[in-house]
Amino acid sequence: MNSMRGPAVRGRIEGLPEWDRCAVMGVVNVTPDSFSDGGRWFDTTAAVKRGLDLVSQGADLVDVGGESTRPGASRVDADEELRRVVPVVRGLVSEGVAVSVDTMRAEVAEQAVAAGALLVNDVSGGLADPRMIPAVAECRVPFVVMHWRGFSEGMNSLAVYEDVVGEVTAELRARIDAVIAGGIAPERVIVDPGLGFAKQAEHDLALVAHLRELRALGFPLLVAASRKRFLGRVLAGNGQNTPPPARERDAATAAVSAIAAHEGAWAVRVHEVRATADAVRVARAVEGAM
Ligand code: PMM
Repeated sequence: MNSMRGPAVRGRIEGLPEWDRCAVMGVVNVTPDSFSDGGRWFDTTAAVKRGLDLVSQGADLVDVGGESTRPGASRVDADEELRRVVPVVRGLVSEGVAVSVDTMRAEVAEQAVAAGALLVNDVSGGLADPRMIPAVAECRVPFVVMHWRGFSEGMNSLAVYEDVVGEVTAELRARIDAVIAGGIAPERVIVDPGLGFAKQAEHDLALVAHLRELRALGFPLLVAASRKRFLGRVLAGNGQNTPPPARERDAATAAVSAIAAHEGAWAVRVHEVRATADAVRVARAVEGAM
């Protein structure tokens, strides 16, 4: 078996179950304005039901978020984020679901972990809230360090790179060092290239083409391409036609999931689980036949 691939190098993450293939993280956005959920509003009951549906479709983990990070989005206040997220985490945990919380706020992370979340997924990699790293260190849960250059409101102007793969890798390395220096155990660190965050379509594609360099950082890798703009652009023939709406990008998302799984990603984060669940299982079967 190729030494860059396979379960042995996908990475054991302390505090999480282990899967013998790329895991599938299903997304539940408890927001009125998430770009990819098309502005649907989920109340607690509906959000929990959505999470359970994703599990029945093959999700291994459910990622619950209460703040939209689509380009241009403004921030929601902490109380509102808590009100959206914590009851949904509690509801899913009570049904036996492995839950991660998608938040940039330490307080939300702490309360979600107290409600049973197993993992903190911070798109800012600990940069947005100075309390985040010590809080996660104290909670002793895994932490997703995503590549991030700034809040959604201004991030498009930060999408400037000479060598996107080299710069993203170096910036991630610096964040990994910071979170470990801040007390988060290396066995609990997961990295993510942050597709679509301060990136143009060509940057996202280059990162997907070079997942192996990101894997070489030595940490489990999470890839979250689901329904993102770069896929819309690809499907529109590089801008020649109108991009299909987010909800019509799920087959394209599953294609990236297959690539990511083949390249040894630890997990993929997706809105529509069924096709990706199939994709990662096929990737695993192919890997087994190597
Ligand atoms: N993207 C979004 C939200 N959370 N988390 C991680 N780790 N990586 C991502 O790329 C990421 C994320 C934005 O997408 P959404 O609003 O459609 O969920």
